[in-house]
Amino acid sequence: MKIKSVEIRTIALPLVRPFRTSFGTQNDRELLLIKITMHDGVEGWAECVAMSEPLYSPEFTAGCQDVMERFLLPNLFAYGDIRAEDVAGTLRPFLGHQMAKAALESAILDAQLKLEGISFGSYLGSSRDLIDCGVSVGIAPSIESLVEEVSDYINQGYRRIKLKIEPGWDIEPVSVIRGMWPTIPLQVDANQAYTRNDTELLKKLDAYDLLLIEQPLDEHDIVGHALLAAKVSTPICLDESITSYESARDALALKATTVINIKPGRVGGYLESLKIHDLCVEHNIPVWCGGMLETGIGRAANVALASLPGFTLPGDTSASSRFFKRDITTPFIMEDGQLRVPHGPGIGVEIDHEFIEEITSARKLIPAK
Ligand code: OSB
Ligand code: MG
Repeated sequence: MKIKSVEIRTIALPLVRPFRTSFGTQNDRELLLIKITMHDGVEGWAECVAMSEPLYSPEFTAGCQDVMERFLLPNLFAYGDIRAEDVAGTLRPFLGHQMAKAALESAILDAQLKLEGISFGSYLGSSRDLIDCGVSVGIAPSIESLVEEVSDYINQGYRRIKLKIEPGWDIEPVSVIRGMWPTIPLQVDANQAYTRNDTELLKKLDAYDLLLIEQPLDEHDIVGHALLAAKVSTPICLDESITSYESARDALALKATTVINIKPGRVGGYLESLKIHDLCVEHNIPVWCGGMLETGIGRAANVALASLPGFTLPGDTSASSRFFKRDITTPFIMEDGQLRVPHGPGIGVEIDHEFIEEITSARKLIPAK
C-alpha cells in the first residue's frame, strides 16, 4: 500500500464522571485521531492513546502530533509501498514515542486488513468471541461514593474491579470493598505513587486476597519492584515500566513482575503487544489488556487483542458507557460481563463521522510527498 494522505485531528469527549488517579484528575478525554488514506482508496483509522499532559507517560497529544509531522510521517512516506509489519522497523531510529508510533502502525494495519477482508482478531490470533470485562475505578471523594460506584459496576456485570490507590487512599478503600464483596476478583493500581520505603504498608494489602498490585513504584525502579515482590505475597504487575518486548523480558527475568498488563500504545503497537503476549505464554505469565480511556476505535482493537489465548485475566476492557455517554463508533455494550470481539474487516466497528465532526477541535491534512 502507498500512503496518499494522513489526517490528524484532535477531539475531546466529556467523561461520564471525573477519573482521578494518583497522577491527576481527568474530566474529559482529549486525544488524536488518525485517518490514513491509501492510494487505492482504502482508509485506516486509529487513535493515539497519549493524554493531553505527560503525567502517566512522557508522551502527550501535542507532542505526539509534532513527532508524527516532523519525523515519523516523512519516514513512512519515504518508505513507499508499506505494510504494518514494516512500520516499527523503519521508525526504529527515532527513539521512544511509542504511543505516536503505535497510532500510525494501527492505522496502517486497519487499512491493510480492510483491504484484505481480515479482522484485527483473526490477524492477531484471537481464540474466543467474548472477553471478560474489568473496570478501573478512580479515587473517589469519599468511601460512600466509592461503594456506590463499585456497586453500580458490579450490578452492571463487571467481572473484576480495579481500585486506583495512592498514599492515604489504600488500605481503607480496599478493606471496605473486599468486606462487601468477599469473592469479587479485585486488584489495585498505584500508578507509581509509592516508594521503596512503603514496603510495610504495601504488605498489609496481602490480607485482602488481591489479584495483583499494579505499578506501585517509579517506572524506572525495576529492582525496587523485584525487592518488593520478594517481600509481599500479592503478585506485582508492571504497567508503566513495560514499554517494549525487551523491557518485559528483563522485568520477568528479574522477577520484578509476575503478571503483565499489555497496553498496545505504551509498547509501540499491536505487533509489539503480540510479541510480549507470546513471551508471556512461553513463560506461563498471566496477561491482561490495559486501557487508556479509549474511544471505540482503540477499544475495538484492544478487545480483539484481549481475545488471544494468553489473556487469562479480565482487562480494563470496559463497555463504552464506562467513560462516555456517546462513543464515536458503534458502542461496546456489555453482555453478562463480557464484550464481543468485532468480526468485520480491520477494527470492525462503524465510525460515527458526524459525531466526530462535532467534537473536533483541530485538524490537519498531511499529503504524502
Ligand atoms: O494505569 O491503567 C492505568 C487510564 C489512564 C492512564 C493509565 C491507566 C488508566 C486506567 C484506565 O486505569 C483504564 C481504562 O481505560 O479503563
Ligand atoms: Mg496502570
